[in-house]
Amino acid sequence: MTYFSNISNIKYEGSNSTNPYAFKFYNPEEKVGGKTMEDYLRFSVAYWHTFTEDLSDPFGAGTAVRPWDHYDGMDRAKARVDAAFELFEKLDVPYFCFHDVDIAPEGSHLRESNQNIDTIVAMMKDYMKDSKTKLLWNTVNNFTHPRFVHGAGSSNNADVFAYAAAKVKKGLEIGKELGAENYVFWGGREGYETLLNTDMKRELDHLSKFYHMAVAYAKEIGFDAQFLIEPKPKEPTTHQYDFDVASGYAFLQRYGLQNHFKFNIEANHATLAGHTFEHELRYARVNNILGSVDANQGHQLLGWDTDEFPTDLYATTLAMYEIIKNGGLGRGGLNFDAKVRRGSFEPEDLVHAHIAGMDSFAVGLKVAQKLIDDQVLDNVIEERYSSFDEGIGKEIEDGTTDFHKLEEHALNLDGIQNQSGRLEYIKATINQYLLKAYAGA
Ligand code: XLS
Ligand code: NI
Ligand code: NI
Repeated sequence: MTYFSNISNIKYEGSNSTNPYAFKFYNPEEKVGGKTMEDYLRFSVAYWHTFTEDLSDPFGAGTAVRPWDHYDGMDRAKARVDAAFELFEKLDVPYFCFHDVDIAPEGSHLRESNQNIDTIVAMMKDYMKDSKTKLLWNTVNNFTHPRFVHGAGSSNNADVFAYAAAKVKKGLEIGKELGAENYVFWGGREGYETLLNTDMKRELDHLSKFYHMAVAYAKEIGFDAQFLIEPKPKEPTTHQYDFDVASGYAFLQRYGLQNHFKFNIEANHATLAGHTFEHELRYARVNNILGSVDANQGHQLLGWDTDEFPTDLYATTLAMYEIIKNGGLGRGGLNFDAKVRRGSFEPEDLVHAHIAGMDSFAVGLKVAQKLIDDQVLDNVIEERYSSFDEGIGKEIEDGTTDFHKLEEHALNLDGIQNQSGRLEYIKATINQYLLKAYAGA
């Protein structure tokens, strides 16, 4: 059974192609900055949005037409695996990602859920023997089921803590089985709705114990994936403990976990936290904790996680700028934690969406590399901080001055001269680079 039979393998045809089923900018073999695009971008399909999502919203039923959903239960789960590996091959993507409940239905008991998972994992493993597509990361869903109403690792209920731990234990086992490069923790309900009934200190202590035990178990079974925390400030809880990279990093350091985790940064979570995507990437990069990326985008007018496929070239350029400066993503990748809109309900929309996202990041990669090659922003920044290259500035950086000497310096100043930040010029220059990329130059 095939599910995308009217669509052949998607190839690169160049920016003049009018074929909707072709890449216009993503050319996997093309080298940018010494690496192939495929190696740099490490695209991943998100199983949940692409094969499980029905496109329902709080006001309306699902609209998605998915031929694999004609089945029920485990038959449907198996059909989704067939559909998934067909699409991976057609898109030629190197990676995919999933939660436990995306791939197999939960049973009436944990034991049955685990059996269902084992059946699907065996099927995936079989497909992966002949497929180039590998597992970028897996995770477990410790937020949808009503048992997680008060959280998982931060729940007030110790039985729920144990249940959540058992699910992560299984997640680590199947991650190892399928050779996952990373393992993700997104704290969907690790937060609170109100402080009036919350012991914040106790919840944070518990959460740290949860993570420490996960680290210990991965070590025990020899699963050497990079652990990743995916910050999000809110939704579904009012306040989530992994609010953003900075607060997540403070938590890790406070509890001695900082050497075991990096961050999976999601564009739409960054904006929900009141940051730009590139802010979160930059903060992680300069602290050497940039692990992987959930590559989507939010809607400018909506205040929630709309998880749209990335099409904003300005955003992909600035994101790739950080990723290139980071030396790439290492074991991480660009995972499309993105879904088609409710009105885009046909299977072929899934293909258009991935082409759009992959092409947008390919443009971002090329433009960012050019900006770096030409040292456009490096020159601006170097010049802007040049007062710290010599004299009193150098003494500050070298730690060879103190408040006495700084006061003396200040008292002897004959006025202070600042220089323009030149923001408009910088933005116009970036536009120029983007437009040159459109022109294929
Ligand atoms: C939800 C998150 C979730 C994680 C994985 O907002 O983005 O999908 O990526 O649990
Ligand atoms: Ni999200
Ligand atoms: Ni995500």
